[in-house]
Order: sequence, then structure tokens, then C-alpha cells
Amino acid sequence: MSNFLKFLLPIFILISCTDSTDKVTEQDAKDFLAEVQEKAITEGPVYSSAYWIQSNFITYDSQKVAADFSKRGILESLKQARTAATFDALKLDPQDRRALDIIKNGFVMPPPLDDDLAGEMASIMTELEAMYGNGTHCFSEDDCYDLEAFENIIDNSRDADELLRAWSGWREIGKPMKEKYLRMVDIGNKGAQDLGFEGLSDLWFSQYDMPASEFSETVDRVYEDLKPLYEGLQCHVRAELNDFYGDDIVPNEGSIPAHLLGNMWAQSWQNVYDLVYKEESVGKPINITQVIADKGLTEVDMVEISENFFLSLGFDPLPDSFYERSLFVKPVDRAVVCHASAWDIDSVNQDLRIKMCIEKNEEDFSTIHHELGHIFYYQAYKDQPVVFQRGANDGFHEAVGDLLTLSITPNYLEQIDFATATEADIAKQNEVAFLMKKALDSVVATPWTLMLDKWRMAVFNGELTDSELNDYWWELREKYQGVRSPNERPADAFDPGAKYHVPGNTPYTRYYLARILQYQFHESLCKTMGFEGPLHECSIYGNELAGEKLRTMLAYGQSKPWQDALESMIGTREMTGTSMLNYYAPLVDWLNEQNKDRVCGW
Ligand code: X8Z
Ligand code: ZN
Repeated sequence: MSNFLKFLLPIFILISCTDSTDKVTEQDAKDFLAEVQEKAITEGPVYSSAYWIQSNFITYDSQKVAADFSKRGILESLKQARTAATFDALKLDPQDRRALDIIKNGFVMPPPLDDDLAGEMASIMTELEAMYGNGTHCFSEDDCYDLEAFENIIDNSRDADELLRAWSGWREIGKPMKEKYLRMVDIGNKGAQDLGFEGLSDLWFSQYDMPASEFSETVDRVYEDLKPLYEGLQCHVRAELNDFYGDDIVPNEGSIPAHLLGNMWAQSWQNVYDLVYKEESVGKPINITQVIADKGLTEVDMVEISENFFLSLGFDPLPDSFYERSLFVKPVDRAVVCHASAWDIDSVNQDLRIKMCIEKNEEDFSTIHHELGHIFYYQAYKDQPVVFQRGANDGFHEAVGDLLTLSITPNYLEQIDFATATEADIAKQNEVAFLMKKALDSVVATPWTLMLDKWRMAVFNGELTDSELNDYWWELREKYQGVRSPNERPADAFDPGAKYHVPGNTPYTRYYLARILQYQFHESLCKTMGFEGPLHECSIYGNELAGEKLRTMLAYGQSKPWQDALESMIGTREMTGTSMLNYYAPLVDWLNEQNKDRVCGW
């Protein structure tokens, strides 16, 4: 925003508010909120159905209908935001004030209140999502791969050439997104400015009950505590991969090439666990993938087992419609957005669904818990007004299911008949193995979940020229993750486009918050239960007291500042990395020992 406009906008708002104070009353505000509520209840479910069809059946027509709904929906929300602003100067009941603020600020990618720009934005957004969902790359006419086919290679292969081919192949789908993405950001920044923000970055970070700059500082400060743990892990993994692949492919210094870490985005390294941890003679973790295969579990069985965990905490069972209307298996005859998601289609009728192309393995067993975390959050806050039917902040929403995965301990696996008592005992004898496996997913995700929005915000803020966009992505990946591109990226590469949340416009800091919060929740609930052993041995499974505490907090939705919600559950208002460090304490000691003669860092 130009300085002139930055200066003008608050005055405009002030004038428009002072002007309107004579006309609007507290009762008008209440009537307006009631109207918003009524509209959301009656019209919301139809919009959700249009988006459900858009993601479940990617066709020319489903995209056309969704783009139209999206345009009309966003214009309506923008009008509501303007009306909400007319009450700015009124003294109101704090809950009404909070509701109005959410109506004014709760946007991700707003166009200005303009028919043409809203239409253009809706079309671009729909198109980008479909480009990702439909993404395929062909090396030759009969050698084509979609994401799942490429992931099958990246997750399992140990052949560096084959890995590089798959890694580079998937990134071809990002290239055609670049121009559209930049145009969308351009319109979005204008929309954010019209709402009174400096731009999209300011809008995104203003949704955390504290000034955007303070939130940004908090997020960075917490990472400083976790950095030594991550650096120790990176150092050890690099050394072991060097051992396996040799100096030419993984030099034992600097950043690790991104194609060798067992995940398309190198955001979880759990698939290379067997390469980096070999001391299993004293006991090894239970292989959940193997158990799923041995038991012949179906995708629905996996969902039911996860649901049962929530039921053991006292949550209400999911309605039949959840199982009837969710998508659990990748369809063979049509294109869908396979990236897992949870949907609150109709809160009044509790029409809740997940959409996921479940693979029968440990990773997806965790992801099912993650998705059900969203679903049970929806269930818990269903009696709140619609504006408050959100997470205390978006990180809370992402943390619920992940919290439960921390309770998938050997004892829990024994309780649900995934392991015999002997197998559980063997697993417990090697806590480092258990923690290593967990850390390769959870600790590894922290710098990644932190850097993604740093890249996005640099784009939003116009800090990069078009030709710098991709290089800056890799600069951040090196800086935060110690992970590098395995090859020189082509000039037209747009690698961020190959990660769902970029074309899908899902803010990513929420996953960083979730990583931190889930450990804080876990530590506190374990304390509530009177658990006294090491944190990683605690499971909240079957503990109604823990369930009650969790549910009470979830039921607030966004009706309170997140700091209040956090305090109500765990007694502190601060986000801190301490609980995560406590959880991994034995691994930290082990890594220090392993790395003592290595030169760490990159
Ligand atoms: O996108 C997700 C969930 C849906 S909210 C499956 N996650 C992030 C990702 O896949 O990149 C969960 C972990 C991080
Ligand atoms: Zn999620």
C-alpha cells in the first residue's frame, strides 16, 4: 500500500464510523449478527456442498459451479465485513465486538469488493486447486505419474537416480501455476488493503489475538528453543545418509539433498527411519504398517479405530452420515483432490466428513487421527454461534488429532490389540528408537512449517522479483531446514506450487503452532491424569478426565482469545517449546552422544 493510502484508510474508516454512530445502535449490531448467523445456517451448507463436489469430482462443470459459488460467497462476506465496520465506534458487549471483529478480519485471500476482480480471483483459485488435484507428469506418452504414483517412489525407493527423477517430475506441475499465483496475490493484497490491512501478510498474522508483529516474534522465539534439537537431528541423519549413499550424493556437511528423505517435500523423514537408526537389538518400535496388513484392516476399519480413541475420551460417536458421505479410498474412475481434509458441511445437522485417499500404512493411520481431530472439534463447538465455530486459533484446530497420536504408545497398541504384551515390552525397552521415529516426523516438521509462510509472506510483501521467487524458496529451505534442492532448478520452476497448501491457499503457520501446542496439551493432560513417568510413555487413551478437559476447551471454539482457551486447559497463556523438549529429552541426550565428534550445522 502506498504511504498515502496507508494514511488515508484509517481516517476513512474513522470518518465513516463517526458518521454512522448516530445512526447505528447496539440493537442494530445484534440484529446484524443474528442475520449473519441465519444466513450461515441456511446458505452455508449449499456452498459447502458445491466445494465438496469441486474437490471430489474435478470436472469442467464442477469447477465452474464452485468458482461461481466462491465469487458470490466472498462478495457477500465482504459486504458483511463492511457492515460490521459500521459498528466500530459503538460500545458493545465484548462477545458481540469479538464476533464483529471476526467478520471483519476472518479472510484468507479476499478480493476487493468488486464484481470483476472477485470473479477473476474465484476462477484463479479454483483453477490452481484443480491444477494441483489433477497434477500429472508424463516423461513419455505412456510413462505418466500423478502425485500418489510419484510419492510411492519417493517414500520407498533407495535408488538416488530414480528418486531424483520422481522428485523433479512432480515439480513440473508447479511451473504453469506461477503467473496465476502472482495475479491472485496481486488481487488479494488489494482486497486485504480494502479491509484496512497493509496487505495479505498483515491480514494473515492479525488473526491471533495480538498485534501481527508480536505474533511473528512469538513464533520465531519459540523456534529458538527447538533449534538445537532439530540441528542435532539433521546432523545425525546427514551422517547416516552419507554412510548409506556415499560422499558424492550426500556429502557429510551442509544441507541434505531433498529427494532422499522419504517424503516429497522432505517435511517428514520417517520413511528413512531404518537408514538412520539401527540400534534395535535392545527393542524396536511396533510396526503399525505391518499390523494393518497382518490384520487385513480396511480403510474404514482404520477410521473406526481412530474414532474409538475419541470415544474413549467421552466424545459422542460420529453420525452414520459421516461414514456414508466421507471419501476414504482414492476413486479409480475420476480425479479428486487427494490431499486429506475435514469438512463441516452443516453444523446444525452435524453433516461432518473427511476426504482422504487412505493408504494402509502408519503415516495415514496418524493422518486419520489428525482429520478426526478436526471433526471432533466441529462436534465440540457446534452450539457456538457460527462466527465462533472455528479453532481458538487455526493452530489449535490442527493440534487436536496430533495430540492423540502422541498417545499411540506401545501400551495403547497393546490395549487395542495391535501388539502382544511381549511386543509392547520389547518396544518399551528402546525409548530412543520410539522417539527417533516420532522426531523424524514431528521435530522435522517444525522448521518446515515455519519457513513456508515466510516464503509466502515475502511474495505477498512484494519483496521478490518474479525471477527470485524460486531461489528464495530454496534459500529458506536451506536456512531453516538444512535441506537443499538436489539439482539446479530451471528458470521457469515454481517449486512451491508443488506443495498443496500454496495453490490451495491454506495458511501454513497453523501447522507450526500445532506442533508446539500438541506437546503442551499432552504434558498438561498427562499431569491432570496423575501420570508420573516419562512423557512419551503417557497415553490419554480411555481417560475421561483428560477428555473432559480437552472437550471443554474445544467447545469454546473461537469465542475467547486463544490465550484464554489455552489457560483454561493448561494453566498458562504462553506458547513454549519446553513441553516438546521434555518429551524428547532422552533423544536429545542420545543425539548429543552420537554427534560429539561430528561437525554439525550447515
Ligand atoms: O495438510 C495437512 C493435513 C490436512 S489439514 C493433512 N497437514 C500438513 C501437510 O500435509 O503438509 C498435516 C501436517 C502438515
Ligand atoms: Zn488439518
